[in-house]
Amino acid sequence: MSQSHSESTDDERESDGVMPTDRRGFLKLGAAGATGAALGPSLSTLAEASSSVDDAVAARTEIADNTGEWRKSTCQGCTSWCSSQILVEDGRALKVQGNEHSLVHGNNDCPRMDLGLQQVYDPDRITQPMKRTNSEKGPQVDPEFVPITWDEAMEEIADKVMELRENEETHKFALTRGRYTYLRHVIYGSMPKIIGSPNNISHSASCAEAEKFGPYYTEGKWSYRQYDVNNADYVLLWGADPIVTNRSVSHYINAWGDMLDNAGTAVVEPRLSAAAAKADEFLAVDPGEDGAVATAMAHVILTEGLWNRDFVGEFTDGENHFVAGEEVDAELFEESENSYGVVKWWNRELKDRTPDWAEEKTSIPADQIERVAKDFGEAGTSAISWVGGGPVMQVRGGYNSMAAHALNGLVGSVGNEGGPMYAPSTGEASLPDPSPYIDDLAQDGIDYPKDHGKGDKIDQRGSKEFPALKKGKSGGGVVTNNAADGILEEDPMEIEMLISYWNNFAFSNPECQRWEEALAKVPFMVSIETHASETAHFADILLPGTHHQFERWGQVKSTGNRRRTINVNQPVLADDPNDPEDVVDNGRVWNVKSSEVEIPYMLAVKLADKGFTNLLDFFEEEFHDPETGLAPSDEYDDWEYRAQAFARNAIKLRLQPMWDPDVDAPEGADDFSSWDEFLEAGCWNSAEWDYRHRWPSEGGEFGTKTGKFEFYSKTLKKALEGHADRHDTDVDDILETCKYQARGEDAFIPHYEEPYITGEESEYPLMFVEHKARYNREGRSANTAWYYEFKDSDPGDVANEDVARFNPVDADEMGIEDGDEIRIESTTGEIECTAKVWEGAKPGTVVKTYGQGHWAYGHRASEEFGEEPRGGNPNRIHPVEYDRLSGSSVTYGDVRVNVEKL
Ligand SMILES: Nc1nc2c(c(=O)[nH]1)N[C@H]1C(S)=C(S)[C@@H](COP(=O)(O)OP(=O)(O)OC[C@H]3O[C@@H](n4cnc5c(=O)[nH]c(N)nc54)[C@H](O)[C@@H]3O)O[C@H]1N2
Ligand SMILES: Nc1nc2c(c(=O)[nH]1)N[C@H]1C(S)=C(S)[C@@H](COP(=O)(O)OP(=O)(O)OC[C@H]3O[C@@H](n4cnc5c(=O)[nH]c(N)nc54)[C@H](O)[C@@H]3O)O[C@H]1N2
Ligand code: SF4
Ligand SMILES: [Mo]
Repeated sequence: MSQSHSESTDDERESDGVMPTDRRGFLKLGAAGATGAALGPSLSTLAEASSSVDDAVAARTEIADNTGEWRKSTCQGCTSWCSSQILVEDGRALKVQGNEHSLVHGNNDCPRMDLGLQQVYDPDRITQPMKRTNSEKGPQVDPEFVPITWDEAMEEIADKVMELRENEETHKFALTRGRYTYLRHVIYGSMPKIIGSPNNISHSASCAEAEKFGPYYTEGKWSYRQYDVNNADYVLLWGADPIVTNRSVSHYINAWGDMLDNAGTAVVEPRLSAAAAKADEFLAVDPGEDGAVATAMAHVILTEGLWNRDFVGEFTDGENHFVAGEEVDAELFEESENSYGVVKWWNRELKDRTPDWAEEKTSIPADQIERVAKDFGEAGTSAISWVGGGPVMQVRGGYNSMAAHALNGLVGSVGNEGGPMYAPSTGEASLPDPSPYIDDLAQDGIDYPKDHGKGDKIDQRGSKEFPALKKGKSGGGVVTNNAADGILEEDPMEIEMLISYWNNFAFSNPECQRWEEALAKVPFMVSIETHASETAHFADILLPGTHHQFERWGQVKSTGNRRRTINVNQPVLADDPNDPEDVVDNGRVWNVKSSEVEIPYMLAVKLADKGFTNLLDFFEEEFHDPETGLAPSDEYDDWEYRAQAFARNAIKLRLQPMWDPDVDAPEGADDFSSWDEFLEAGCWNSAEWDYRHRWPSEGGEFGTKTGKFEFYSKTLKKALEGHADRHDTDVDDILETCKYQARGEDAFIPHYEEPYITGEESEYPLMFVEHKARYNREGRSANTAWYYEFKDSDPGDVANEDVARFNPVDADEMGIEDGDEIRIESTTGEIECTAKVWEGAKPGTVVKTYGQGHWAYGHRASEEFGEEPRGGNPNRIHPVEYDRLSGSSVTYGDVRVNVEKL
């Protein structure tokens, strides 16, 4: 952790303010109340503490400065993907911190970065390839793994691929990926195609696709936003907690203190998050009801005349005709060249969305909704509506995403100073095209779903029930969780062989019990992971993956502070990462290989031995070192060194615009003259985001059908009609099939949809609310000691425990006390954990983190490895539900539970 972590002081500063708010007696708490702390320390104790902290930091810095060497890489502990530096001595990583060369976050990082050390040196890592010897598969069934060599492992995998090719059944191959670097093009983008399968399935729809849905169908960008917090006057957070989760945490964690001094903040959340504890306003929404808050805020912004005239337009007579309950004559409003359809939005949806109506839906006081909407509207072009996963990874959540994002359009903060914006362009190279290496047999396999079964791939994307309208295309996106049902139903094909890498779908997908069944059904499965996870438990061959931050090449990017950086992952434990021999012989803690590049290369070698050369031809002919011109096999005979040379060539090709002065890159802050110079810096900084450049009034264009910001989405209309045409039906039929309420034109505007919730209230009285733990490195830090030790850094959480938190009102009623062992049950399943009474939980809800409940993964992650979970995995109680328009899985506002004392 670097010195700039000032969160605890932030916490202490906010020790005032316990104010009752809503009619259900729910308290609005300052941070001290939230954490249950008594009064904060006095200023003089703080000053003393900080000088002793300074001394300690100085001593630590002194040691670090005189030890080892700092080498650059990237942390992928979460999707912030921060550029990092690692202190390495004698091949051992000692310390990690943010990379000062990054103009996104500089030397800052977040506390999770340090957990990388406990991951890479975890004694429970998979240390070498293994083979299953028990043919029976199931959650409680011991796979009876035995160690094998890389040669034996790749031989078996290649045999299976050859069998599919010989039987002309390559469509029965599937590949699943979770986290990745952009070298994924090799294993994920190319390998399945060359083998002959349409089935490359990503985790994106279990992550946050619905969040991109709103921005795409209003302003034509399928992407996460960044936020100009340094210049913002008001920040409205929807289930985003950027000092804990979300994206670019290292940047926001550092910028938050100043931002709180300068800007108003409001948080829409069903539980007291870290950001809510520090905010001016906490709108404690009933889970799943965000659409009501967003549409009511839009209503207030219009009725109060707070919309931005330059971005939206004005009434021809200068009067405000947006009056609650009344339609507006479209002729009266002259819309600006920047936006489209505000009057249709008002007439079809907003005119009746009063704060009083929203109070009924959300239990947030109408006057609070009104106050926040006004404050937001008054901040105008420097107001941010920041949409996280909480309000959108819900049933029907795509429309919430549109509604909450559209507030940025109303106030003209889109791409503006102090507003939400995207990443400036960067221009990494595309890796070589595999098309010339796809033979007829493979092409037949890829085309198989065209004439068989449901949808375009094993996840049934593009079928009538799963539009997954990424970027406007029917089946354009993934439906991650439905791949389990595709496998179980053998529709559109049976899956005979599965390679799973860097994911843990048997843990991370809602109603994960289905994945246990699906994985048990696949006759031949390969898992490439660092840990023996729940998913790995079903593997026939288990391959040990490298740790991304310390042991391999890769590239990702981070975005914030108006910039984007291109960040490199390096095998930093080797003295010379460019030397394949050094990396293979000295650069790994165990006998591990990178999933994305080395393993596909080694498989290609084995396939070529068996007579199928296309994959190896692709790698050898297209991936020459751009500096020396050498192919992997020109350098080495040994296949492990060749595989590593291939990995190095791939990363050099991908990033050539960044480091090669002879290859053009977009104008950026950096202009490196060599590969080594780039590696030394560890990241490439883009130019700054140019405010308002996408506005038509400034000569730009939004990526929508009209080229404008669409409050009535012609872009969504086209996409839905396209999907309906594909299934010879109309849009209303699609909406009904996909469980949406809107009909007709209403489907094309941001609007309120009532969430449907699984479980009858009489039997399951509490709403389940979950959030990611601060120390989750996605699903991957569960076997680290610090994960448990610091669990109490989340408001209301308890170190070394997995607690479910109850409001005192509910706890009293149920007779539940701190420390009680409890069972939480839904219609889908049940989990066990410990109770905690906490005012930060809304009455009627139970709040728990996502992250624990592993029955595998390591001796610390599980109570008894392979047998008994430690804590509870929420995915055992979430039912399988979707926001079908985006294909997203649902983990928020979806399920009622009951609670029993054990
Ligand atoms: N209920 C609930 N479910 C959720 C979420 C939630 O908040 N609540 N969050 C969702 C989100 S946002 C996401 S992104 C997904 C993530 O879910 P997944 O994509 O399934 O990924 P993880 O669970 O993080 O597990 C990754 C696996 O990769 C392996 N691994 C770790 N490091 C490396 C590495 O460097 N290389 C390789 N090859 N393998 C590695 C580990 O063995 C681990 O089992 O989960 C989703 N699921
Ligand atoms: N610490 C940490 N940070 C991470 C990750 C991690 O594992 N750990 N993972 C990274 C990944 S892969 C992703 S995709 C991002 C996701 O980051 P975000 O998109 O910001 O989403 P989540 O972290 O899933 O947060 C969900 C939030 O929504 C709240 N919530 C729950 N129900 C509702 C509801 O009905 N309405 C509203 N408004 N809010 C609700 C929860 O309390 C929680 O604060 O985070 C990244 N950052
Ligand atoms: S914010 Fe995420 S990527 Fe950045 S240092 Fe923390 S865990 Fe790593
Ligand atoms: Mo995610």
